[in-house]
Amino acid sequence: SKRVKNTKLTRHFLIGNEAHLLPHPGYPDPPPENHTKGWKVYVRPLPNGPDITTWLKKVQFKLHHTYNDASRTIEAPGPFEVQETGYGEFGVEIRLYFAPESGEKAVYREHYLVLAPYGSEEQKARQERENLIVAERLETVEFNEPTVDFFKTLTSE
Ligand code: SLL
Repeated sequence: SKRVKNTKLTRHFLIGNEAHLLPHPGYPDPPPENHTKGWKVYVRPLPNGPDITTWLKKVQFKLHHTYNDASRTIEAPGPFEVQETGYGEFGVEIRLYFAPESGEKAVYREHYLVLAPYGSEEQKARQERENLIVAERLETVEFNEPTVDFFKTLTSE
């Protein structure tokens, strides 16, 4: 389909994880054997940011092969997140699928799970006290010369 020339649209979102030492509310108690951590990996809009499900339609999270059904696919409206328990850190492979009218291929990202306290001694102490670890970063996708239909989707937010 027709494309909008000399135009690039950029969208921002977060990829990250949160983690807790088990037991923790919302996670199986007792946890599976050897599982010491509960975590959630996610693709989210920015806090108070615009809806991302207008343009992001599906997210595939590929977990470590030690998990049953390691490939987890979440369709819009989401939330685009996977909650699990486990014992170890690993890189989650993430594929982002866009609205069909975009004609865009899926985009790949990786997020390395952070399950242990990190940062300064003060930050680590707070993460331990709150039993909450958050590791996330701002991500960007760029749509260069989007199709006319996708341009409409993106700009009608
Ligand atoms: C390693 N980085 O090098 C680690 C691998 C394994 C993650 C982490 C439990 C999976 C399950 C789990 O935490 N796997 O029992 O379902 O060995």
